[in-house]
Amino acid sequence: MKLRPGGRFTPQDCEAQQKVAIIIPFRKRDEHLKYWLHYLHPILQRQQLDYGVYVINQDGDEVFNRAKLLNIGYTESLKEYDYECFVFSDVDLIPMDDRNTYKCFSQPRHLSVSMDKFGFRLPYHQYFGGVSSMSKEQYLKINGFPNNYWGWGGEDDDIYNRLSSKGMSISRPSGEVGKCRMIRHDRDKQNEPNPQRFDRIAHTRETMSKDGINSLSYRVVKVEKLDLFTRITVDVGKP
Ligand code: UDH
Ligand code: NGS
Repeated sequence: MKLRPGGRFTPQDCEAQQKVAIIIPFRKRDEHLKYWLHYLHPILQRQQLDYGVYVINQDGDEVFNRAKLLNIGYTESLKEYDYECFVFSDVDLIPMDDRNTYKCFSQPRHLSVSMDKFGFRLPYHQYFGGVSSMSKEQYLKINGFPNNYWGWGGEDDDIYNRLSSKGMSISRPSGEVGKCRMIRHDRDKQNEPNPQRFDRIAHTRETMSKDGINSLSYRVVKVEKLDLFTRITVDVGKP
């Protein structure tokens, strides 16, 4: 199978159902990324997707901001191609079943429903972390993701609150199809639990119209077309 520069792939013997941008929030996890690329490219190609892989690399050593990096991935990938579906994936999650298709559905999709670290169960019903997908339309309906969750935790719950407040429900594969493994790791530097997260998720409905894709600001430091992925290094600012 033939990958094009920047980690782009289009099936040759059929027309793909969807154009999918895979967005990975990233900083200093090269070892995990190596595994992710090794396992995911063959799976995504067997799924016959027209896809591109975008690693959104937070520059500098300020506090990590996962959701803002995802907003940037959405924006930057659309500058390259007319993507209609966005899969947001942590760098350390590897699906175990090809039937867990990395595409979009009529409702926002949660794909990592059955992780080894949670005993192959959902940790709680509203859990929306790990790997998820949204069409352009679904993403815009919720004004994208919050930009002001600095450090670990809560941003995925905020996204869940956004979706449910707009009347959407979560689509999920079965527990069997949704099995995935997480590459074990310690907590990263500059990604400590965010003490403000509980207060923030209690107010999603009031804040979401002002904080999201309509208030996103950042600076692109570098765009690199590598063999297996596109690396976009960005300055996201600080809290
Ligand atoms: N990420 C990075 N670099 C960082 C922080 C986060 O690339 O410095 C990305 C990466 O894609 C990661 C995702 O953000 O998969 C989510 O962050 P996380 O893996 O830190 O979150 P998780 O909930 O782990 O998986 C939290 C720390 C758990 C420590 C457990 C110690 N046994
Ligand atoms: C919740 C966090 C989520 C997180 C989930 C799983 O408590 O952001 O745990 O975490 N929400 C809040 O803190 C408000 S995990 O077990 O993967 O470390 O995704």
